[in-house]
Amino acid sequence: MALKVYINGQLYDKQDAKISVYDHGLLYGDGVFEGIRSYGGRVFRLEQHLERLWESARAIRLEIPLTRQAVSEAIYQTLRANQIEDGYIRLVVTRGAGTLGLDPNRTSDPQVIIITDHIALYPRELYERGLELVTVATLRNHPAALSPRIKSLNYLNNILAKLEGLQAGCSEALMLNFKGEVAECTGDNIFLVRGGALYTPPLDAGILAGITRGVVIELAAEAGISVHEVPLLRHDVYVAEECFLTGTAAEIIPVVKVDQRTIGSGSPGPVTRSLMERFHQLTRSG
Ligand code: PXG
Repeated sequence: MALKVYINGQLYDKQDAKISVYDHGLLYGDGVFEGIRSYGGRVFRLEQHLERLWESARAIRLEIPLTRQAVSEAIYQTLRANQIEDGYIRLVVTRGAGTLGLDPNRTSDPQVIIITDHIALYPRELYERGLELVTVATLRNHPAALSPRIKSLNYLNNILAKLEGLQAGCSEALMLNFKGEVAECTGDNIFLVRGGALYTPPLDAGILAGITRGVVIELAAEAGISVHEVPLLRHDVYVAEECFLTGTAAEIIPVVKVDQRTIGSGSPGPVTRSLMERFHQLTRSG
């Protein structure tokens, strides 16, 4: 059975799920998206993902042609059509087809696309052994030029960083902001552990307000672990006892090496492992 993809109210077989080459989503990266997960047939933190999508759309003056309720139902409909319980959902809203030229006023019909599929970002063993990162020269977008809070279809900033990371043999890359502070990775937020407490860059470091980041902050509070959202430097990363990344696709993944420096003991630490366990409980058996 072919995988079904939702576009504007209809389900299409994967090979027939197509949009116009005049769509400004393709021509200019003019659109917004969300990466979401479902666990056991339930969409994880759906309200928060929809809230962020609507905020991203508002920021670029893109009117989503459906209500949140309708998008929510369309997601469940697409999951059911593909019989996916534990899956990955890519929700995309493009500006729609228009004339050549940037003017978004000369477009019509924003496309609402829902892909439901499976994703395994990193091999299982990396969750046990931990990841290696490298700091790359590509700075995270200056928040005054293009807010990293907008999850737009324009991911070149992150892709350039990802290319640099891969070039250096690392599957994730650490990006700094224009002040030289730690921002985030190309598709994940970053946390450090020091003295039993968590440290993570604040949103005004110019990062995406990650939903998994928010979940980890909640889980830490439940576990009695204090969380400090403070500007961090690379030095803070090098001297951290533990480090991990958070993201919808990656969930929580330990980091054991950054710029050739071993972090802590060189294997995933106890705070990281206990948060991974809590996250697993929340998503798999909650
Ligand atoms: N920073 C950036 C730049 C991201 O793109 C995150 C942090 C983590 O946010 P969430 O809300 O997911 O905790 C992201 C999210 C993919 C993929 O296909 C990427 C993301 C999410 C899901 C899938 O590579 N990035």
